[in-house]
Amino acid sequence: MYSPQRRDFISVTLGGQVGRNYDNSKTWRRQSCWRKWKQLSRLQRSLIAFLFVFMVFCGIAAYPNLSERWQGANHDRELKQVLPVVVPALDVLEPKVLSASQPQKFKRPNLNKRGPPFLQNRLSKRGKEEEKISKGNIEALVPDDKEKEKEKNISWRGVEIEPGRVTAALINSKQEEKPVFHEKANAREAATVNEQQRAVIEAFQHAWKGYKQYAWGHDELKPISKTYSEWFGLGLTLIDALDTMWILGQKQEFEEARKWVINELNLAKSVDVNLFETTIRILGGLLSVYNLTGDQVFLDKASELGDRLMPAFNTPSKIPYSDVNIGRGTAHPPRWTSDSTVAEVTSIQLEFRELSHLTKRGKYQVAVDDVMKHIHRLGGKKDGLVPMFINTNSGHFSHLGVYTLGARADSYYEYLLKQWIQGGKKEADLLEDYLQAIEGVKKNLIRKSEPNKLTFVGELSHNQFSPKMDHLVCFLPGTLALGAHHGLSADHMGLAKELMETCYQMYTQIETGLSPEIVHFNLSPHNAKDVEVKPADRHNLLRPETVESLFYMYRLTQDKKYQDWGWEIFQNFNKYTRVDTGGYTSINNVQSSENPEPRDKMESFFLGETLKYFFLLFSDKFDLISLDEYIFNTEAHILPIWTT
Ligand code: DMJ
Repeated sequence: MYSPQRRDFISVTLGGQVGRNYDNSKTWRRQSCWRKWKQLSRLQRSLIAFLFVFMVFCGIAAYPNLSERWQGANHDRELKQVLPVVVPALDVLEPKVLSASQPQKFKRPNLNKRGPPFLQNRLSKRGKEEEKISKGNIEALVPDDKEKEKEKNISWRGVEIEPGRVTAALINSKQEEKPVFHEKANAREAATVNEQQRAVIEAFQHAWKGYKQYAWGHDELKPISKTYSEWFGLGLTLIDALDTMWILGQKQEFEEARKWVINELNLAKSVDVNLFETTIRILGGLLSVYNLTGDQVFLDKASELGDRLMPAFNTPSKIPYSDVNIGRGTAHPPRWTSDSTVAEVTSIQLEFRELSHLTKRGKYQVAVDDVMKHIHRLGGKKDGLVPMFINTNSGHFSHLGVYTLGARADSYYEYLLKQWIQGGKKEADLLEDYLQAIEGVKKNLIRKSEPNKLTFVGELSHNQFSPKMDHLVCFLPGTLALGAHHGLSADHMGLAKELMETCYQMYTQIETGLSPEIVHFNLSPHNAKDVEVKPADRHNLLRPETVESLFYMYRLTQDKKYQDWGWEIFQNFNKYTRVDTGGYTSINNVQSSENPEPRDKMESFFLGETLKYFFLLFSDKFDLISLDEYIFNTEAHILPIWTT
């Protein structure tokens, strides 16, 4: 900007006088200098004095580095001599190994404590940031990954190390090329990774082989046509599977996937994503793997994604829209309605709260807590049961009168309990809503089938009971058992056991031994079968809910029958959904063992959830992701229970 005052100042001090009065006489020059100094205004003298002091400061600050260089004590060079191959450019890796059940946080090291060059570096970076912000563009706010990558060195276990922390142990381990993967965990797990767990690892490798070969970096594998499908274009399967790879000890696969996240995952692209799906799968996946590894790369990506999803909350009611364009920073409801799904707006809380916890930026938690507070006070519930839709303008429930624990409402109930546990069991409203809802389930939705008296959860539509139960509802036994484990009524565990049996029957009574998407229970004593399946409902998408609940039930009761049931189901997945050339496929007809009709899609949750829960179910190590230390989000991603 033009500034007349500033211009005058320059011409007086540097322009006219210096040129006009130049003389070689030293005395004259001294006097002349003094006179000129006296002629300067106070502001001008202060400015010159400040510049002088600043230059002296820079000189002093730079001195230690210079002296170090001249004395041959250059730290970088010394390290390169010690580690000529491993550390070509100070790319030092620390072999510290973390136990999956003991997450550790690593503070970002201060890589450089130098004076002016460091300062300049930071100033120029800040300058760039300001320029980016002034563009008003959220894309621009996100630091360049490659730039960040250059700044630090991450071992595959995700440990950052500054040059000064290189130890003899590190040097030895690098020179000997000791395997660092699961060093501790393997020592402990080697004896306990049993045959069933090995079978799960093999299944994972088979699934990954197909994904890697035909769908690498894309959302989902189509294993029959040997190609991929795209939903958001964000590598959904790869990210969903990261923590599973970690827990199953798939070192090489994890490392390759991590590189993809660093180099290829582009969150700045202009794409409409579903807030809920992106939160539970991608944000949850990134936070989970950060918690397991301490690798900053994942937290940085999670923060970036969190920021990009935040526009969804800019609605008149603060109930978020279903869709966000993460590149443009705009959000909107579906084209045909201004409603959002209740389960979707109430099942993003664990992830956003954890993001606030980790980043110390409260905005994420405030946004999702506001949603829960609003729904806590809202009318239109029936004995704690919520309708399936909520309007983003008015903030009121819509389509009143239909109550289900299946699609569109399921994880509302799950997240009430899990948020309460996540926050250290302090948030009374969450507990109150959960307890009330479970009483509402018992009162309105629980019935027993005929002839075998299986306890099931039906639906209520305008006071009409329907004996329809989605496979999705099979999350409930696990959630009830988890609540009982955390001190809630023993009744909950009783109901959990009954429902677990029912969910198992939804598999075992079907020809392929795999559950359909939806079953209808028989209420008539004259009918021979408990379970009926309508033609439109007989597909199986490789869903996890029953395996998930079996995992909780085994962990919390240690009754081996749950492992046995899981093993049967696992074998049936292998029998009917495994594709020879790699991958697993969802199927159209669980009632035909002759032709289950592959649908040609491997959902990302098969790797993120189903196989992870199988692996944990078959483990007898109860501290492998302890239920006293962690909660699983609704996509089986692992988040810590807060202790502070
Ligand atoms: C997953 O994305 C999550 O478990 C969600 O809560 C329900 N649907 C699928 C798995 O069935």
